[in-house]
Amino acid sequence: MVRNKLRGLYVITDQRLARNRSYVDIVKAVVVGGAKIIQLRDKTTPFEDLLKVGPTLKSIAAEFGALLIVNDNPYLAKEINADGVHLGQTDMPPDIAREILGEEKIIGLSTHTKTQVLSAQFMTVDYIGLGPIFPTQTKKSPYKPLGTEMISWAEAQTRLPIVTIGGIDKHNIGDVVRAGAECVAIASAVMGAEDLTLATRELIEEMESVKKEQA
Ligand code: TZP
Ligand code: MG
Repeated sequence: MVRNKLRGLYVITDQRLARNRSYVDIVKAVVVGGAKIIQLRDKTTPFEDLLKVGPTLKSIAAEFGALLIVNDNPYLAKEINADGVHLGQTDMPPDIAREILGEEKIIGLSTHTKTQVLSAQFMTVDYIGLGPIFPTQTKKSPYKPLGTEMISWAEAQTRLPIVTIGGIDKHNIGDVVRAGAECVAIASAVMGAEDLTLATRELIEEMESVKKEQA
C-alpha cells in the first residue's frame, strides 16, 4: 500500500527559498500542482510553531490525496498526525522512530552509498531517499553526487521504494526517470520558482512524458 503511494513528485519545503511564504500557501500551491508527497523540512522554526500549523498542512495534503511527511522529528510527526517521518543517517535510528510512530506510519531513510542502500533493507523503513543524484546547494553534504547510474543499480538491488533526491530540476528530471526513478524529490526547483504550482506541474508533465516515451 505504501509502495503505491510513493510515486510521482515529492516536494520538500524550504521556506527561505520560497521567500518566506507561509506553509499553508506553500503546501496549497504544490498540491494544486499535483505533488503527491510533501516533506515539511524546517530546521529552525520552534517546535511549538510547527505544532500549530502542522494539522492544517496535513488536512490540505489529505484533501488532495497527498502525504505529509515530517523531516527529522518523529515526535512532531506523531503530534500532528502526519503520514510519516524522514530520517537521515545521523538522525534517530528508524527502529526508535517506529516505536514512537507505530506500524501504520511511513519511515523514510536517506542513503548516499551502496552500503547504506543495502543495509536499509534490514531496517524498519518503508522507503529510502537516494542522493544527491546531482550537485545541490540545498544541503551541505560530504557525499559526492551519485549520478543516474546509481538509480538503476539501486532499483535492481532493493525492493524498497526509492525516492531520488538532490539537484533535480526540469532539465534533468527526464534522465532520472529514464534511469528508473518512480518517485522524485525536489526542493529548490520548486521552492525557488516564482509560481510554485506551475513549477510543480511542469516537473510532473516532464516525468509523465518520459514515462510515456518508455511505455
Ligand atoms: N539532501 C540532499 S539534497 C536535499 C536534501 C534534503 C534537498 C533537495 O534539494 P534540491 O534543492 O532539490 O537539490
Ligand atoms: Mg535529518
